[in-house]
Amino acid sequence: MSNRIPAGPVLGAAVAAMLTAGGAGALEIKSSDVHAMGYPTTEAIAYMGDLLNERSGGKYSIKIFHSMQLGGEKEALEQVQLGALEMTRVSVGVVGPIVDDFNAFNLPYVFRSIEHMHNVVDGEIGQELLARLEVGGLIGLGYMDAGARSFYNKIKPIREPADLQGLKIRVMQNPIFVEMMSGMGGTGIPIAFNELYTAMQTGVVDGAENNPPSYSTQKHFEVAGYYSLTEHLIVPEIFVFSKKVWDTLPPEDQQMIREAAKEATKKERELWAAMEQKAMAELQGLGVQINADVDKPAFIAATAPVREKFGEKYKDLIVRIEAVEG
Ligand code: GTR
Repeated sequence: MSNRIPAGPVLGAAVAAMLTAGGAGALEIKSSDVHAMGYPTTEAIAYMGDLLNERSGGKYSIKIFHSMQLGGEKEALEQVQLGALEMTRVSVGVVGPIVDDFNAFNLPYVFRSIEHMHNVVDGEIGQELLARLEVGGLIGLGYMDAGARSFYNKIKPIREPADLQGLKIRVMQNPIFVEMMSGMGGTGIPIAFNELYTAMQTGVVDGAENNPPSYSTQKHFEVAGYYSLTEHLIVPEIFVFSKKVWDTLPPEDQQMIREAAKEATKKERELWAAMEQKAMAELQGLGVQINADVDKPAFIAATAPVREKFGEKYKDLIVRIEAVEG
């Protein structure tokens, strides 16, 4: 009944927290994501924000601009490079044009399994590549899971590469994926994720490729009802911080952010495993035509020229990736 402000140590702590939160040196980290809240990536970044807030006594917090509020991933990366945005979570697929070496992860069937990808990104190679982002004005904080990507379209199931002939397939904004599509016999058209639903609806493209959770949460099945399990790409997600802003932070705070980032990766992987299962079950219930009858060896063979062409360029990296277990 009384709205008296509590006195004593409680008030002291609250005021101290408020002062720190609003005070000098406080930073609200703005972070973007194309996915909505509830998706493993956005939830993991929210978790990272909670950890930071708690551990820094309110000095750091994260505000998530989700659901493509800030547009596509290419633009988000540019904003982070400029320091206009502190952080973004994107697919490694769009990082290749910034630090070329990441394209070694963007080659079809370069990873033999999710476990193989984990061992690569969590090991020496993954960490080395994160460090190389600095030349592109980015601080690589970590990787997240995104499962395997498969084709979907509005016309037919895809069983073998010949089925892709004559189909226009949206790919992520990176020329390497256009080559991948040509190798498989289709036509790759780079389009931002935020423009994809309409592009399929209006027939600019016949389909696209992605993991089941993206296909499901973006409701792409409404306009492209055939999903075929080609699993041709295992491209991890990545989250990056603006080097411009990073360089203004005290080393102990940078360390705190790195630690929270590690925990965010762990959290996302747990959420991802559950989300992938849930998405597949939901899609089946929605009457999506899921085609598991895919001639994977034929797809692996059809994409060999792409791996060879780029393999030359990223030779050392690819030899090392192949040598990793999994
Ligand atoms: C999703 C990924 C997004 C985005 C999207 C796309 O799997 O989580 O970051 O890259 O694919 O295809 O553009």
